This record gives sequence, structure tokens and C-alpha cells, in this order.
Amino acid sequence: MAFSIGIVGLPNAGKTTLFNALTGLGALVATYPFSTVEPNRGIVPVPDSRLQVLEKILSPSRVVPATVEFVDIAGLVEGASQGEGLGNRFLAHIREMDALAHVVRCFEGGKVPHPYGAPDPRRDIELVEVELALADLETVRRRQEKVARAVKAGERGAREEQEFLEKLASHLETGKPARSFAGSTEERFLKPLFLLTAKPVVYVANVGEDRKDSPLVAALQEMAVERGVPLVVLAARWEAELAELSPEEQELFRQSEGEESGLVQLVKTGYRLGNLLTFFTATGPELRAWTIEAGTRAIDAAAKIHSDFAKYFIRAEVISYEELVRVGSLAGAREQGLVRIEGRDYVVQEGDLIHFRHNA
Ligand SMILES: Nc1nc2c(ncn2[C@@H]2O[C@H](COP(=O)(O)OP(=O)(O)O)[C@@H](O)[C@H]2O)c(=O)[nH]1
Ligand SMILES: [Mg+2]
Repeated sequence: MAFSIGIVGLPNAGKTTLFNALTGLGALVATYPFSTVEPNRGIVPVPDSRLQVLEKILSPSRVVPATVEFVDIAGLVEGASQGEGLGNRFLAHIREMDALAHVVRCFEGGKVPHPYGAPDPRRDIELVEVELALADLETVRRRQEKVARAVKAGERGAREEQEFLEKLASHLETGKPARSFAGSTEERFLKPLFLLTAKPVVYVANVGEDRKDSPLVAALQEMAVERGVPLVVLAARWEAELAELSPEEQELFRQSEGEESGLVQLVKTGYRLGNLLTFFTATGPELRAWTIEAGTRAIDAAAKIHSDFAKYFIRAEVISYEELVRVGSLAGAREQGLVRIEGRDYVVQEGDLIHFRHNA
């Protein structure tokens, strides 16, 4: 399953515009067109310049980048945590996500009404986070009832969990997200709750064109730093318009921008939220980037490609991206003994190029 990032935010923040802009990214990363699973779900290639370098060295006939899934989650209204409006469905959608991209409106835009008058990043973020924190509070309360019974029954560890839940509940009651809860070191109690506000998040400042230095962005920046949340600044409408041009035209516009586009930064940042890493395979004609969680063993990485690769696993032949690039050819690397033989328990590293030997 792809790593999925839910786009959340107040109405008219630019969520759908951003989603549409992301659909254009497929055109920029050759050979992997953006594909829409449902109207609001799309698979987006992760831009990775290493693929172009490897392509030169290995001359594959096909290149397949890693992907992430973005989901445009509409339906937030005040009271969503109480099941108002589309509240319940909204919360259920968020629960399925691995991470969140929280779009915050930083464009004034006279014609586009703001649900609370005018944009105010701090208040706007808090409105969304409070709704999510309240929904989490419900979850914690339900768990507290169970644990109270376990404490009565004298179950081991129940008292400890009870204390943890009490502190967590008071934290959420103030509208703060679980991810900023100091006690979240208690992973074993926190994780099974699947709280919405424990999910990693990136803030997205949606600015009007050429307004990357507005006071609204400055306010959001301050908040992001306070909370240790990464921030990406982009102009969703401009990006969405670019997305409709041909890849060549897009390149021209982007070159004149001179920096990595906000959209690319967002995909990369979203990917990083997942504690994920990328390894490569070059089997037959295909060069491909794969996504795994950091700490994954070779045998589990093999299973990701095909369950038979794991079942009939013999060994992994591994070279790091840096070493391969330094030597400049796979044959050369082999001659120099730089292609390592690793067993099933080898922990895959970022940028490894792996050839799995198996007798499937
Ligand atoms: N002026 C301006 N309008 C924008 C910008 N981004 C989005 N919009 C407009 O704001 C309105 C709401 O955007 P939409 O993406 O539908 O918001 P959503 O409700 O969060 O999905 C649309 O009319 C967009 O064209 C922007 O950067 N500047
Ligand atoms: Mg929308």
C-alpha cells in the first residue's frame, strides 16, 4: 500500500486546487503519469534526481519512480468531531492516512470568501486542530473506560496506562495535538489509539502569486517553528495552472523561477514524514525506486517486490548509490569488489541498489 497523505484544512483554503496541481507532477517525472484512483485520490511520483543519474549509468529502458498517494479530504466544519455535517466520514478518511498536509490560506483573495471573514493562520490552524483533538479526546475517553475496568480487575500495567491516559486527556482538552504531548514517549500506550493528531503533519502555506513574503506567511512560519512542524510555501493556483501546460512549457516556467517548486518540496517533505527510505532495483530493462520504512531487512524488502522473492531468497547483492556513482559503472564496481553480498537480515540503507538472488 502506498504511503498516503491526507490534504486537510478549512473550506476555501485551496485543498482541491493543490490536489489538482499535484496531478500535473506526473508529467514532469517521465514514465509515471499521475493516476487517479478516485476523484479525490491520486498517486503522485516522488521526484528523485538520483533516478536520472542511475539512468545514465545503467541505461534501462524504463524508469519507475517511488510514489505517494495524496487524498483531498473535504468536509471539515466546526463540530465535525461531534459528527456534524460530513463530520464522521471526514474523520474516518483522516484516520486512514499515514500523514497530513494541512493547507493554510495565506492569500487574501477578495472574491473567495473565507469561512471566518479573513485569513488568520494561527486561528485557522487551531480551528482544524481543535476539531481533531476533540475527536481524539472521544477516543481516549472510550479507552479510559476500558482501562478503568482493567484497573479494578487488578490487571498488570493497567494503572500505568490509566495515568498516561489522564495526562493525555488533559493535553487534548486544551485543543493541543497528541504529537506535541511530552508523554508521547509512551509509544506502547499511544500507538494503538491511532489518534488523528498524532499523525505527522506538514503545514502548507497557500500563497497568492508572488506573495511568499506576506505577513500571513510570517505568522505561519512562526507557528511552524514553535511546533516543530515542517512548512512548505507554495502558490496552489499558480501551480494548478502550470499543471495544465505541456511538460516542456512547465520546465521553462520553473527554470525562470530558479528554485525547486513548492510542489516538489511538498511531495519530498510528505515522503520524509513517514520515516521512509528509498532503495533501487535494476532488474532486466527496468530501473525502479521502492519505498520501505527505515529499518527494513533485506528479506522484507524482497517481499515488497514479490512474495516469492522472499520465500526463495538466496542473497542480496548491494551497492550504495554513492559508490556506484563514484565508480561510474556496475561492471567496474563488481571488479573492485564493491558489490556486497548480504543476507536476509541485512538492514537496507537509503539509496542502496539491490539485486535479489532467489530461486523462485
Ligand atoms: N486568489 C487566489 N485564489 C485561490 C488561490 N488558491 C486557491 N484559490 C481559489 O480559492 C477557491 C477555493 O479553492 P479550493 O481549492 O476549492 O478550496 P478547498 O475548499 O480548500 O478545496 C477557488 O476559487 C480557488 O481558485 C490562490 O493562491 N489565490
Ligand atoms: Mg475542495
